Amino acid sequence: MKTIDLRSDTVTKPTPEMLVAMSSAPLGDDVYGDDPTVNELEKVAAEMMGKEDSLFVPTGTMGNLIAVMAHTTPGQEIILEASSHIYLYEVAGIARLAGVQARTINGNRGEMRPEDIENSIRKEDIHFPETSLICIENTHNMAGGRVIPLENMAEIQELAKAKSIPVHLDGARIFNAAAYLETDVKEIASKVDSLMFCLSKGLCSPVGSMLVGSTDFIEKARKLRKLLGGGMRQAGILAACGLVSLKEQTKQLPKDHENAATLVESLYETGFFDVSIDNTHTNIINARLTAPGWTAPKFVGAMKESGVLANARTEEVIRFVTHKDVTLEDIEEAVVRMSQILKA
Ligand code: TLP
Repeated sequence: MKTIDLRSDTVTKPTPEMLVAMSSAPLGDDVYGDDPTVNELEKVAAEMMGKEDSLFVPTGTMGNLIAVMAHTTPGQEIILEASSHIYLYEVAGIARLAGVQARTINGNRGEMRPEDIENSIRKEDIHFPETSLICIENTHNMAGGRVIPLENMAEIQELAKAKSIPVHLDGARIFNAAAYLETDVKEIASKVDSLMFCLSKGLCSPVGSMLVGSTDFIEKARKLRKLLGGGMRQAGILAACGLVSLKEQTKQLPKDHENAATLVESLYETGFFDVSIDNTHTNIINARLTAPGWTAPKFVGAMKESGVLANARTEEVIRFVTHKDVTLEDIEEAVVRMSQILKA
């Protein structure tokens, strides 16, 4: 029985082209700045995002943490959405390692209202920390891969500029957002000062994320990466995959989105899930299980027995993620197996 893994797009295996690229990549010691393949990836990523420079980092978590550290000093405060990945899923690195305090805003499906941000920006007062960064997430993971509208990002940018506060984007899946909006990633990146995006999710690289921003920001970030133990040596074997991700794998994302839409329809038709096609913009689905007698964790356990993997978000909600390594046929098969369990 084939295992159908819908837990995350992080489970994607490198493509055959990546394996070839890895084996022939020119290499050097990247801490000395000598790895031609890493240098090439950093150049290409910066150009694609329309920014001055970029930095190859091992993970999205490290990229976000470095961004927060580069934009702030310990004791300051940063504004971020209450269900953002940085706040919920990065082991409180911003508190523990960057030494900043999080000021969260309850968004509407991940989208923060500029007026709420404005009300949260600290005034000068002997009691207050300084607000030194605003973070946005697009696509928004907890909001089921929702794309935050460019208009909202532009409003936040305008406010932040007026207050001289930088904006960082957790753009782990920025290429999914661009595919949904049918726009260039540059358009999204133009709304922020810095951004992180992942090569290792839907873009199928085995390892790696990019941190992108101004020359000064990346210079600081490079030293912070060393501080955090992320200075890698012949990292070109990984960067070679990243170049394939950027050249080839971005083309896969519309297919992943189509497959997610099919999965939503099929889950809806079973009558056991509350899901909405309108809420499914990209490759992440939040499906509320309504079948009597089941909780999401219990059902995820039963699914595993029948070779279908997904994650329970809460007692009721299951997250399904589509990606290159699940085909349309796999999705149909997964729904058949799920229905069998629920009808038994
Ligand atoms: N997300 C992973 C898990 O950590 C939940 C996933 O399977 O979705 N920003 C966003 C929006 C993310 O979704 C993730 C990873 C990260 C940052 C962190 O990236 P990594 O895993 O490379 O540290």
